[in-house]
Amino acid sequence: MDDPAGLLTAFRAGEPRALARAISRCESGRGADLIRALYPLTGRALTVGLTGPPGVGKSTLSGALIAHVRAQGKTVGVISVDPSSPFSHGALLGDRIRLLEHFTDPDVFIRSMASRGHLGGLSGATADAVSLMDAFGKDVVLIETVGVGQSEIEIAEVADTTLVALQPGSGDSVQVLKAGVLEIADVFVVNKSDHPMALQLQREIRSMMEMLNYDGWVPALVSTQAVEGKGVDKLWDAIVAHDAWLRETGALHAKRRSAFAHRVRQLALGTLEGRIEDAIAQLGDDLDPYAAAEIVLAEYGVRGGVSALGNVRAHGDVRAHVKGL
Ligand SMILES: Nc1nc2c(ncn2[C@@H]2O[C@H](COP(=O)(O)OP(=O)(O)OP(=O)(O)O)[C@@H](O)[C@H]2O)c(=O)[nH]1
Ligand SMILES: [Mg+2]
Repeated sequence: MDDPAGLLTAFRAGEPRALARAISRCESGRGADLIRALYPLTGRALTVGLTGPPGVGKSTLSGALIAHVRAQGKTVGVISVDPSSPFSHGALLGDRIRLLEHFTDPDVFIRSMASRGHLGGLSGATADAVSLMDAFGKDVVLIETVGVGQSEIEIAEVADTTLVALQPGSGDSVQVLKAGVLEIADVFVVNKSDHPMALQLQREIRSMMEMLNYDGWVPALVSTQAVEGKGVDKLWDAIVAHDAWLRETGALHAKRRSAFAHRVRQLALGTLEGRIEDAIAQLGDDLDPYAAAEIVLAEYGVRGGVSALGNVRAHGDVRAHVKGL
């Protein structure tokens, strides 16, 4: 399994260790050939993103969802994205404990990954891991991210269905809604429904939803008590309903196309950014910024005047190319 060909053979034979290794290769930036070989096998899994503020019960919900889905005989892959911040380590340990009962189930594959790609969101390796779990044959791939920034918005670019979990009695949840997360939710989950303020939060979410003009899918609102597994069946029904809607309306194709564009953009811009940094480091001190930018771009075959609007005029409009993908 140490050479790429052996790894692919083991992966195709369904060995969980090969899946783990393949993800590690992607994390260390050596996954391109693997993704290239396995990409044709992707597109079958139901991918579900789960985001929300720290402590709302995402991992508890994940555990309950895994149990629910496993009871139907489906296989599951879980990616728990670690925001790479000092306060996350305890949470990660907590995740491990909460998900412990599933660790011995060979049909549940759990992996935690660091976040933060070049551009501040989820790393490209997260999308690679989703592809790998999908290609491996997992029926459901669940991606958990803590809502502390760009990554919770980006989850909607990786997953077909995005769940936003909120908890009653915490200003946090309302802040999260204001920070643009409202728009990405396909399903709102009010967890900790045993809390006295749970109905209040539901009302708040409904009134915020009324301010948005949804054309198409109107987010479902589900309440759960994850520790007891209550409401998890309804949550799963909402996920399935959203998936059915995506398929029936053709929105799934558009969504996956947009996810693909996002991924390509990330790869292209991330690579370009790295190269540009290298070129900047080589510049002398006697240049004006416009001339310097032209020199940097010329290194990569992009010629013509640069403008502060971000477009490279004349030959090679990088942005238009990338946007048009
Ligand atoms: N009362 C109540 N507590 C819950 C419920 N669900 C989860 N909890 C508790 O909330 C705490 C946080 O749960 P986690 O599942 O770790 O939350 P999380 O969102 O994954 O947290 P981070 O990964 O740190 O962001 C734990 O102590 C859970 O036992 C619930 O439905 N009701
Ligand atoms: Mg967690």
